[in-house]
Parts: sequence; structure tokens; C-alpha cells
Amino acid sequence: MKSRTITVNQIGYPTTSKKIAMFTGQGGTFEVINEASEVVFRGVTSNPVKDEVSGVMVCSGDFSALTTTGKYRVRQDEAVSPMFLITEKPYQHLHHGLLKAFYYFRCGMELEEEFAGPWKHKACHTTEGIVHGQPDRRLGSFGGWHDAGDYGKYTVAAAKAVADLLLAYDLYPNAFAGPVPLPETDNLTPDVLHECRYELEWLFTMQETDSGGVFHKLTTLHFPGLDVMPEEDLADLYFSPISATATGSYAAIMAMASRVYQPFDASFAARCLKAAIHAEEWLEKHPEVESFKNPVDITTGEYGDSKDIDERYWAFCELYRTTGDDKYHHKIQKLSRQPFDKCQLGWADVGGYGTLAYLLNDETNVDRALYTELKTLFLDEANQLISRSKEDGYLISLTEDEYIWGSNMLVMNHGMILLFGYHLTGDKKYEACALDHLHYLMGRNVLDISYVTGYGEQPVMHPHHRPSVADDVVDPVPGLVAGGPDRGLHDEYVKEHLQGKAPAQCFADHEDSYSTNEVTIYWNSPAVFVVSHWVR
Ligand code: G3I
Ligand code: 9MR
Ligand code: ZN
Repeated sequence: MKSRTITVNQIGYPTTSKKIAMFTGQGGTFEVINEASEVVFRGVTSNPVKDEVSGVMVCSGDFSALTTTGKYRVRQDEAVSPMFLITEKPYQHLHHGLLKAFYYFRCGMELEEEFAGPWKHKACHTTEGIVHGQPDRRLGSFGGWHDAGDYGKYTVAAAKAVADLLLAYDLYPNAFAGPVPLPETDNLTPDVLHECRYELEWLFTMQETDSGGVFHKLTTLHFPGLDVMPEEDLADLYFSPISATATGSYAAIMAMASRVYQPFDASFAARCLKAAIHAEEWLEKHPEVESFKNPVDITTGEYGDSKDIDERYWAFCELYRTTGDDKYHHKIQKLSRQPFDKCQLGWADVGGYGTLAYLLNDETNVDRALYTELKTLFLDEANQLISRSKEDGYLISLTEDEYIWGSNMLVMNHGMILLFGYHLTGDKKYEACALDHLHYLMGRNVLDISYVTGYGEQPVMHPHHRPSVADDVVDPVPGLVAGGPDRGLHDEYVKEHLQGKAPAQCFADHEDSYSTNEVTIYWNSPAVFVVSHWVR
């Protein structure tokens, strides 16, 4: 790392927003220069403070007063920041790329040059899956998105990703007005719904027809090598056993989809609702379920989760919002008395999605006391994110112990919580803090890196993403959000290279670092949500 860096959001800043650059090392006077290297702004930084999570002395320089559209850099002595834009809507291209990433994650169809450009490849994973433990039972389960840098498909991960995209569409439909374009683009149904339907159609195949229970995942027994293209990954596919967490989040996402797709395709909406209700019936019949563990011969991602109460809560909240049926309301009233986290938006902790579904109900359909309680809880969470961000050197809310595997998901999840804070109150402090989280993701961080491939002057170049490693294209597939710093040093590469680093520096832009530099659908999806707010 350079001893002195000036970091910015490498995409840019909206014209009327607060514009801050971060300086490591000493403070003092700084300048903003335009493309012709003319000085267009002069300012003085704040006093440097030691930021423990980032491991540096850091100070900030405010150039909010600069509102002329243009391309700029911040300069201080010999140090210069990456280039950025000031314009009314700087994030449209980024939004498009983050959404297009889902197309690149598609399984089971050829990605044609017309849509995929140089990242085209043949159809993959086109054989039936074997139900684990029942060698003669094979089921078709094609399509959907690969989870990540690996080619597995996992139900709980899928549910989180689709939930974020559908929530983004729900709150910000105008952000999705234009075509991506996709093979399905018809200018009738928004492309984001076409893209999610590709995943939902696959999810239908994960539900066991008779029982309504949902298989936890569909993967090979082991991860393939890093240089294997998807169509070359020909090992047998296995359905891992049904789990309560998979079934609960499946019920929730299907109920949500039923509501969102209703205006566009009533028969698809009806299929979604039927699937949701069938899954919910399985949950009813299975009140106590052992948590999912990988069968001994399967070593792909476990997505283990010891609690299924939050998935059940989310399912009831979505079923209630979609149907208005009191029987679901009673379940929510009962379950919500239990102690579990009702604000998280993870793949394991999904209580926040349930809470949001409840808070987005028409106010005439809610239990006032419960509504107020949940709203207060949610806003308290958002307020805490703001106080933590104020104390952070890079103005984000992550505590030291939140620099975990996939920390960028937390960065964007927190952005979502803050934007819902804004939605529920209209108070701009939430919006401003959410934007600071986006600035971190796009480069205003201690490593001076844009965590989105293909976006920004210094983006991630070597993600742990099999297609990007195995194809002959220099640039990685664009629009992918990398996991980000993980202070647990969970892979061999970072164990060897990053010992003793501060939490926010525990990241390596190296293809071997699967614990910091992999990409996943559910790290992209909250980023789509957050960016949607500024392109609406
Ligand atoms: O929640 C605890 C926290 O309380 C504790 O302080 C912290 C200390 O390290 O750990 C936290 O748990 C971490 C957990 O993620 C949080 O979600 C675990 O250490 C960490 O090992 C775990 O990582 C998961 C990883 O799989 C390994 O299981 C990631 O969340 C998850 O995103 C990732 O998912 C993989 C799939 O298995 C396979 N496909 C790719 C995907 C992305 O890498
Ligand atoms: O490549 C795998 C990655 O996609 C997974 O998310 C990760 C989860 O644990 O595991 C990676 O595979 C590694 C395996 O776990 C351990 N040996 C090295 C593998 C990477 O080359
Ligand atoms: Zn595939």
C-alpha cells in the first residue's frame, strides 16, 4: 500500500450530495483538479485521526461546494486520487452493470455473444440431478443462477438475492424502466423481473412435489477446479436433503414473487403462491427440524444455519402481505414474541425481510402495537448504523468484528436498512449515510479499490470466479461485487500474505483468495438495491 492515498468513490458523486475524499497520512490543504489539470477547488482537510479498523491515520476533505458537472481528481502535493464524476445521476451505468451480472451468473443456457460479449459460453449443467441417498431418483433442475465463483445452486442464497432485487423493484420501479437488455426483453415486463424469473423457474424445481419441502442445494459432490468453465463441469449433480431454512425462505420468496408478478403474469403469480403455500404446509408439519449439515460425502458450500424461526417468520410475513389472510397474521403475532434478530438481511438471518414485509403492509391491515414495535426496532437499528458510521474513519457502520467473509454484503445490507429508514421517515440523514456506504464499496476505502469488477479506475481484477479465471478474456466478468475484507483470514493465500493487517485491510485481489475475493449473487443483490435509490 502507498504511504499516502487519496480515496474517492471512483464512479462519482451526485451534484447536490455531500462530497468527501479520504486522505491517509497527514492532512492540510488539498485541491480538486479537472481533466485539464486546472484547479477548480481548494480546501483544507480535517485533523487526522487513527482509525483502528483500517489501521491508518485518516482525515477527510470536503468539496461539496463543487457542483459543476465534470470529471475530476483530488490532489495533495504529489498524491492524486482516482478520477470521478460529478453529475446529477452518476450511477446509471453502474446500476446496469450490477443487474447485468445476474445474466452472467445464469446456468443451463448458452450465453450468446450478443448479450455476453467476450464472456460468452456454452450451456452448462444440463443433466438431471440425483437425490442424495437415493441413487436411482433423478430429477430435472435446470437454469437459475450459479451461486458464486463456484457453480453450485443453493436455495437460501437464491432467496436472499431474489428478495433484494424484488424489493428494489418494489421501492424503485423507475430505476428499472430501461432494458438491460436480456434475451427476454419485451418492454412489457421490466427486465429485472425477467431476470428474477430465470431464478424462480429454477427454484420451482427445488421443491419436492409431494411433500412441499425444498431441497437445500443442488451441487456436485466437490468444488471443481478453479480453471474449469461451467460447461466443462460435468460431474454428477446432487440434491442435498430438504431443510427447514430452505423451505422457509422458499415459501417467503414465492409469496413475495406472487405479489410482484401479479400485474404482469397472473398465472405465474398463481404458481408462485401455490408453491409458497405448499412449502408453508411442510413447515407446519415439521415444527422441529434438525439444522442442515452437509452429507459426509458432499463438501460444497453448506449454508448452515442453526435457527429456522426467522425463515418461518419471513414466510408468514410475506404470505400475509400477499394474501391478507388472518391465519398468517396470527402466526406472525405469535412468532414475533420470540427473541430472534428481526432486522438482519442475510442468507442465514432473514428476520429483517419479514419485518420489512410487515412494515410495507397497508397500515389498515396491521396490528398497531406490533407495527409500532417493529418500526421502532428497525429505526433503532438504522440509528445505530448512523452513530457507528460517524465514528468510523471511512464513514461506514461496520464494527471490527463485522469484517467477516462477505463483509461487503454487510456494507450493502446496512445501506439497505438505512434506505428503508429514509423510506419510513423521509429523514435525509439515513439517505446520506447509505450513500457513504456506497462510496466505500466504490473506492473510498483504505485499500483504494473499487470492489465491483469493471467499474471505477482501480477495480477488482482477479476475483475467485471460475469463468473469469478459466476464459481467455483479460478482464473479469464485469459488474461483480467481491466479498471484501475478512479479518478471519480464511484461506491459504491470505493466511500467507495478510498476517497482522487491520480488519479493513484483510483483502487480496488474487484469484486464490476465495474468502475475500469471491463473488456471489447475494453480494450483488443488495448493491443493486442501494444503487437503485440514486437512479430512480
Ligand atoms: O457470524 C459469525 C460471527 O459471529 C463471528 O464473529 C465471525 C468470526 O469469523 O464469523 C461469523 O461467521 C462467518 C459466516 O460466514 C458469517 O456469515 C464464518 O466465520 C464464515 O466462515 C462464514 O463464511 C461463509 C462461507 O461460505 C463459508 O462457509 C460465507 O458467509 C458464505 O457467504 C460463503 O458462501 C460460499 C458458499 O459456501 C459456496 N459458494 C460461494 C459462497 C461465497 O464464498
Ligand atoms: O473454490 C471454492 C469457492 O468457490 C468456495 O466458496 C469456497 C468455500 O469454502 O471454497 C473454495 O474451494 C476451496 C476449498 O474450500 C478448499 N480448497 C481450495 C479450494 C479453492 O481452490
Ligand atoms: Zn451451470
